[in-house]
Amino acid sequence: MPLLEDIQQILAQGLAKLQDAAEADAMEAWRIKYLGTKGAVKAAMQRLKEVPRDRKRAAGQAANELKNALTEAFERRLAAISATGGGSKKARGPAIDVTLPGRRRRIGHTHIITQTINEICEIFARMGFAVATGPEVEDEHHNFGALNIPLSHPARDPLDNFYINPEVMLRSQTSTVQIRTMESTNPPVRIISPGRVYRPDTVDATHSFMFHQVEGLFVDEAVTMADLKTCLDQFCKTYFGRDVATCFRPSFFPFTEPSAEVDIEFHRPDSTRYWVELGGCGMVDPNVLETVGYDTEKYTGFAFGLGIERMIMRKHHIPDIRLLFESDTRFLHQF
Ligand code: FA5
Repeated sequence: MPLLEDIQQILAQGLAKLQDAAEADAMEAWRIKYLGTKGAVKAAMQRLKEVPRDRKRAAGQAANELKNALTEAFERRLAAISATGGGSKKARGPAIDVTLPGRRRRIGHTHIITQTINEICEIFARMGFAVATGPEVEDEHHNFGALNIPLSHPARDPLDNFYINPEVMLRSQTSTVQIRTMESTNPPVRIISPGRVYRPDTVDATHSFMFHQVEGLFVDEAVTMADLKTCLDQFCKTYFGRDVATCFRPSFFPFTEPSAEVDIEFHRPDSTRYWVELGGCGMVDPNVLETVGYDTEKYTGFAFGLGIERMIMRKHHIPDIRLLFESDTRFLHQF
């Protein structure tokens, strides 16, 4: 084929093929094929020596134009591809379909224990209770002494508590906040105090070594046991539902007299029923009121301390307390 025709064909074919090249590899292959040292342009240049003298000038010009046209087209194409990211190695792979719906990422949410604490605070707020707090690292005076628990009492046993030293410990009950609140407030007092407590109990389906209690304290003139029962009954009916069965069992706590334990009814999958202790309660012992300087002739009060995990287990049919602490998101996402 005469060189001029050949040049036109190389140009047309080269430009067409360049449009098909979309990735870095294809572009490089094209460059080698047309502009490389053994490429089509070079071959056309070499054929110039075969051209008769009188047509050499025109053929040389055509060959140069071919080289310039293909080089420019190649550079334009390269710039266009890299502007859209298509030429980079990173962008290789299947194209992204931007019309597909996005995948929602799972984000964290409040743990069921915190949700429950918030709910408990709301229910008691409607009954006029404010929220009080106290330290988890406590002295033995607030955990025992001020609560009328004598030095000889088995509840002080080092095997039943996490002592840091003989005077300092991780609190074993939220009743410490009763004392701290009364020390800093004059009656009337109406508070609840949710928080963590620590006991070296053997872990099983209903016991943990760290768990949450909510303490309640109401001190005023003429507060009675009937107020206590009404308050806890109302709370249980609001939190668990109106048909929940509760039971007040006579009991003993050094800081309340009389004292009771509140149990709630659980249902097994086979519909048999059993009772689980939800908490302790009673009328604040006058010795405790005296220790904080309250006038025991004028004021009486009730107090309670309920296990928060036990409430959650009852409400959400959770058979094992350990599920609440294992951070298994398949479990936690249910709430
Ligand atoms: C007390 O801690 C008293 N301070 C409660 C109290 C307060 C009585 C005010 C009177 C007046 P008790 O040791 O029974 O009581 O614990 C209260 C509740 O905490 C239990 O009924 C139970 O629901 C929960 N609880 C106790 N031990 C554990 C444990 N190891 N794991 C999970 N929950 C527990």
